[in-house]
Order: sequence, then structure tokens, then C-alpha cells
Amino acid sequence: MLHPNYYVELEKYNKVISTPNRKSDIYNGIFDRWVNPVVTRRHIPLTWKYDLDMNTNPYFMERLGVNAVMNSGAIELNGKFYLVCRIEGNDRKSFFGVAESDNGVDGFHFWDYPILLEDTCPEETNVYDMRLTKHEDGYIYGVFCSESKDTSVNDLSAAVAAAGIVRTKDLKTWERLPNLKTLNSPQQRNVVLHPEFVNGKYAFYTRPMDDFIDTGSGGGIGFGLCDDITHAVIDEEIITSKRKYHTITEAKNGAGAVPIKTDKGWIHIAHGVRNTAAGLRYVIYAFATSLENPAEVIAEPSGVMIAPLGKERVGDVSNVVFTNGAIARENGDVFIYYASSDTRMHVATTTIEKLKDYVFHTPEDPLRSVECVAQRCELIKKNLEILKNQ
Ligand code: M1P
Repeated sequence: MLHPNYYVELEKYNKVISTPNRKSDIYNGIFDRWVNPVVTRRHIPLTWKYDLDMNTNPYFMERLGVNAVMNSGAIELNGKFYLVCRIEGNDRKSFFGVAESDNGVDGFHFWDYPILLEDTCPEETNVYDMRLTKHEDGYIYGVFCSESKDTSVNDLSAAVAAAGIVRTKDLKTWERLPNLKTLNSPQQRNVVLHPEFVNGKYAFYTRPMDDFIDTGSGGGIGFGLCDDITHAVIDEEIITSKRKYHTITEAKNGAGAVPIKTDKGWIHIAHGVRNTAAGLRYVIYAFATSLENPAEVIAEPSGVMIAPLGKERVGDVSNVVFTNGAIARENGDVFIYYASSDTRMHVATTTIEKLKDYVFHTPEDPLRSVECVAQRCELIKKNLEILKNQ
């Protein structure tokens, strides 16, 4: 016999995972937002949280609660949509779980078990934010943040971030490889593996940082090559998309989804951070790099692509949107998965053609108010002429 509350909670869970999603009426022509978050902590199966044994759990209490589901890697396999979600337990430790959907916008449900990584790093305390790369070598790689306590300083909360690497063919069996070493950067987060070899080598987008939170001298999103993914070492990082004064990337930026290949260049969907009196504000922006040299930025539209709106603005870490996964389908549809306020997952949908138009035809940031106004006046003048001639 099961506790009566099990059936009550099961009904709520079934309702959550079967609620259809719909496009929001918020318009910008670049992408569509969807009304419901696609994965939340309410999508976590009851078996992950409750002890169903009436003898050991007579009050049907959550024994291992889940606080949030956020920053998720994304991949399409055999026509299905998969998110490798960052799930944060009530104990503040994150782990990964695979959620599957037939259409990418609703119906996401977790597989029976979360991913139990090989325990190859005894010093590792926390793991999060996996990016999934279908590499041309035939593997699917997951690159994630592997966080350990910084024992070199006398500060309880000091931590060291490194890039952990796993690989799989089916999202079920995962092989853990040694963490990435970047010889010139003491810390790394937001590392993404490029899907193709570059000059015959594995290529990573990195995020050089002096400190766990502050990027310090790190000038932006880095790029480096390594010979052997099974012992990945990058000895030189160059900067691709730079941090810039008085822009959305002033405090830091970081690679997000695996870049999308188009005939005009690689399209990157990344995050930018600025500091405010209310704390750090995270938004999503886009840029393109050259097909010949994926480290060379060839277009970077001005400002924000996705900013937190409405309920997205509030959560465990408010005023944040963050992406580490997108799916570009063969038919040209693109699904951008993003988390809001480190709490829940959403989707925004667009197409490769729209992304190309956005990235290559939206004006760049002229970096000064007076030039921004001149840029806007030019647009208004053109539009008033068009309207006059209607
Ligand atoms: O809390 C916002 C985000 O902070 C970090 O991003 P970054 O390394 O750019 O500061 C990450 O820890 C991310 O998980 C988190 O969403």
C-alpha cells in the first residue's frame, strides 16, 4: 500500500509534464518566447524525492528535495529532444539528469535515474552547466564545470572552477576524461567544445578567469586548441568575443550553446554580465565567427538578445537568463533553451535564417550614447520616409 498523498502528488506531477505549451504574444521578430517553463523542479519524478515505503516514511515527507532545474545542455538524437539538466538538490549540490521530449517545447520528462558520473576527482564538490557537443569524431561530449574547494586560501567559500569532460554515444553510458588544463588560466567556467576539428585539433571556447567569481584580467570568451581530448591541455588562449566597457558584457561574458554552423559563419549564443546596484545582471547575446577561423568575430549585434522578463526576473539568483544549450534542426528550426534566475528552464524558438538576419544585419554597438542616438535617428528618418510614401 502507498501513502494517499503519493496519489495526490502523482496527479500534480502528471499534470505538469502533460500541460501543453504555447507561444507567448511578446514580439520582437527574432525569436518566440513560450509561455510555460519547459522544465522545473515540479518535473522531478516523485521517486527521486520521496521514500515510498510507509514504514520508513509514514508522513510521506520529501527526503531528498530538489530546489531548482536550470542551465541545461541540449541535443537532438533520433528525432527527439534531450536536455541534460542541471538539477540542484536541497543540499545545494548540483547533478545532471536527462529530460526527453518529442517536440522540444513541452512534455519533457526525466529518465528513471539521474546521471551518476564516474568518481574520478576526489576533490570535486559540485558539477554543473553541461554543454553537449556532437563532435565530428563520432562522440557526444559533455563539458561542464567541476568545482572544488580552494584550499590555498583561508576562506571557507573560496572555490576553484575547472572544465570537466565526459563523452557518450547514447546519453546513457558516460566515460569521464581528465579535466581540461589551461596553462595560462587558473580557473575555467563556461567551456564549450567546438563540434569540428580546427587545424586537425580539438577546439574549445574557454573563459579565462583569475578568480572563482571575477574574471579579473580575463578579457572575454577565449579560444584554444588541444591535440588530445583524452588528456586535454590548452597552452594558449586567444580572445574571441571581448568584454567591453559600458556594454552588457562589461563584468564578464561566457560561451553558451555549442555554436551553430551556417553558410555565413558560426553563430554563437552566449551570456553577458554587468554589475548593478542590485547585483549582477545576466543576459543572452549573440555573435558570429568566421567559418575559416571560428575564433574570429565577424559580426556582433548590439546589446541583448534575450533578457529576463516578467516572472523570469525572480528566482534564487534574480535578474539572470543563462543558456548552455540550443538545438538547430535540419529543417532550419532552432530551439534555444535558457534558464531564468537559476531556477527553471525555458525555450525560445527561431530559425537559422532569422538568426543569420539578426546577427549579420542588426547594427553593432557604437559604444557611446551620442553615436547610439545618431544610429537610432538614422533608422527613424528612413522609417518616416517609408511611412510618408505609403
Ligand atoms: O548565477 C548566474 C550564473 O553564474 C555563473 O555564470 P558565470 O560563470 O558567467 O558567472 C554560473 O555559475 C552559472 O551556473 C549561473 O547561472
